[in-house]
Order: sequence, then structure tokens, then C-alpha cells
Amino acid sequence: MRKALITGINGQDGSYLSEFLIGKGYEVHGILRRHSVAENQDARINSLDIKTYYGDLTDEVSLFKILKEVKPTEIYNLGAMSHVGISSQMPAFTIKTNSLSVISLLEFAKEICPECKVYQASSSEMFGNSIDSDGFQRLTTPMNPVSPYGCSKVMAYNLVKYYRQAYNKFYCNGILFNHESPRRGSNFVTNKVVKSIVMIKKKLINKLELGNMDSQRDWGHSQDYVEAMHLIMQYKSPNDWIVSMGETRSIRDFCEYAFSLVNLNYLDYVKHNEKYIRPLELDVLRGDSSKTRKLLNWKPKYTFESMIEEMIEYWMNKI
Ligand code: G4F
Repeated sequence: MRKALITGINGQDGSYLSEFLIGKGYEVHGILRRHSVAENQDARINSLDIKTYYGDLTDEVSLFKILKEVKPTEIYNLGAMSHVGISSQMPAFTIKTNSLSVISLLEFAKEICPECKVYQASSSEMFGNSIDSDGFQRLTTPMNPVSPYGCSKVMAYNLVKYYRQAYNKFYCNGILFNHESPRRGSNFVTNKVVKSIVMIKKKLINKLELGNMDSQRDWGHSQDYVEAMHLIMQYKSPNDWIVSMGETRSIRDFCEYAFSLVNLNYLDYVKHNEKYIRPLELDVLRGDSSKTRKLLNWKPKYTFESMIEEMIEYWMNKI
């Protein structure tokens, strides 16, 4: 029986990955952080046939106990303080959650379930403003993070490589570029924009406040990206991988297309708010995922447009 343990199981990626792994016949276990609003605890996963445990990445005791009980064959470390903007307000918490916890997780995995494979959710934010001369980021592009979040992910990325080499383990990094869906938290720019558009269309609000609209992101769909996570763990050898669409668009482009789907012009509604400007900005992301597509035979199904259309439709039905 293949047994997966997912940290961050109730997040966007954790919920899609759980569904995907259940479909593949896995027994799925996940770690849940206690939330004061019980309804928010497991909103994305409450219909799934999975087993959850209260724990926290910063609480080594809970990690140790859960690993001992589950003894997984695959660990997907998706839990994180994942908001780049907020990481500058909570830098120490970000490092504790995203970097220090990875040491505990890898040490415990090595001792408790030595054959277990580990997937680490690494991020394109690690590159900061480094970009190759052809306009792409790839595994060889220098990492120059521009946020505490990016710094924390670089540390975790290197720890995974270190444990893989030092102890001959099947520990992998998936460097995922931005990936979205209707399940995305609404303080990330894509879902904030889409949800606001639907509220504007339904005359519930009359403006949308954003920060930097000129930064560019390489956006894919979370459902496609969790499939890549699983393929990474099934490859014949452990490695690091880029998961991206290879296309870049600005926040402005995203707004223009999303507003046009409900016959509105973004220029009439989007207002600038300095509050959303970050101390440092990552300007352009565009990932070269050619190796991932070739060796893992990974093929995303969604396009930029179909992803936004699905998000609009979701909020149209929900609000
Ligand atoms: O949606 P965002 O918050 O995503 P960001 O910072 O790119 O991070 C996401 O992708 C990373 C992968 O590269 C992940 F590792 C990370 O966990 C997360 O999933 O912001 C995207 C862009 C930024 O340039 C930001 O400055 O949108 C800009 N933006 C403009 N106005 C805004 C807003 N971002 C947010 N969240 N809210 C705004 O109002």
C-alpha cells in the first residue's frame, strides 16, 4: 500500500494532490494546523477519504509523533507560510516554518522511515530577479531571493539537496512557478482579482485595489502542477525539477483578460493602493520546464485563459 503524508493538506495544492493520490489508490494522511474557526479547518478537504492529524511544522513533537504513527512511503511537504508579501512582516516565523521545520522533517524521515521519498515544495520566488539571457529561469539560474519567503525556500531547497547527497535519499525539489485555481486563497493576486470582478459585476463593490501591476508571472493551474509533483516522486532517480508554463504575463494582462470575460474594462475599476507594494519586488518569472516535460512526460491541460475562465465561473456560482 502506498501511503502519502501531506503537510499543508488543506491548502490549494494539498487538496488537489489528495484527490489525485486517492484516485491512484494511495492511503492519504495529512497534517492540519488547529484553526480557531473550526469551519475553516478543513474546508477544502472535508469530503475526502483521508486521515488527518493535528500538528504544526514548527512543532517537532507533533511531526515526530505523526511520522512514527503513519510511517509514510511518500512525504509531500507543501505546508508553508506561503504569502510572499506577508513574509516581510513575519520574517522570523517564515524562516521557522519554511526552513527550520524542513530540518526536523528530513531528520525524522531519515530515522523513522528510511525508505520514504520526500517531495519539497520549492518555489520560483527563490530566483528573485535573476534571469538567464534568453529570458527564462532554470535549475542553473543563480538564486537571489528578494523576500524572507524566498530566502526561507532557498534554505529548504539546499537542505533537501544536502540530505539527498549526504545520506543517499530519494528527496526531491519541485521548483513550481505560480499556480492558481478557484481554491487559491483570496489574498493572492489572481483570486483576489477574480473574486472582486464577480463582486463588481454583481454590484456588491465598485473598485479593486492593487499594488504593482507591472510585475510578470508564469501562471499555471494547481491541478496540473500536483500531477507533476507525483511524477517527480515516481521518476527513476531523485532530482530537482522546474514546473512552469514557460509563458509570462503581467498582473495588468491578467486583469485585462479577466475583466473582459464579464464585459468590463479593468481601467474603470482598478485603483492603486500603496499598501500592497512590497519592500522589494520580483519583476519577471518565466520558467524553462523542458526537462520536466521531456523526462516526466508532464503535459499541463489548462491554459492561462481556461484557468481564468474556470475561476470566474466558480465565483459567479459561489457569490
Ligand atoms: O499572487 P501573489 O501574492 O504571488 P507571488 O508573490 O508571486 O507568490 C506566489 O508564487 C510563488 C511562486 O513564485 C509561491 F512560491 C508563493 O508561495 C505564492 O504562491 O503576487 C503576484 C504579484 C506580485 O508581484 C505582487 O506584488 O502580484 C502583485 N500584486 C499586486 N497587487 C499583488 C497585489 N499581490 C497580492 N497578493 N495582492 C495584491 O493586492
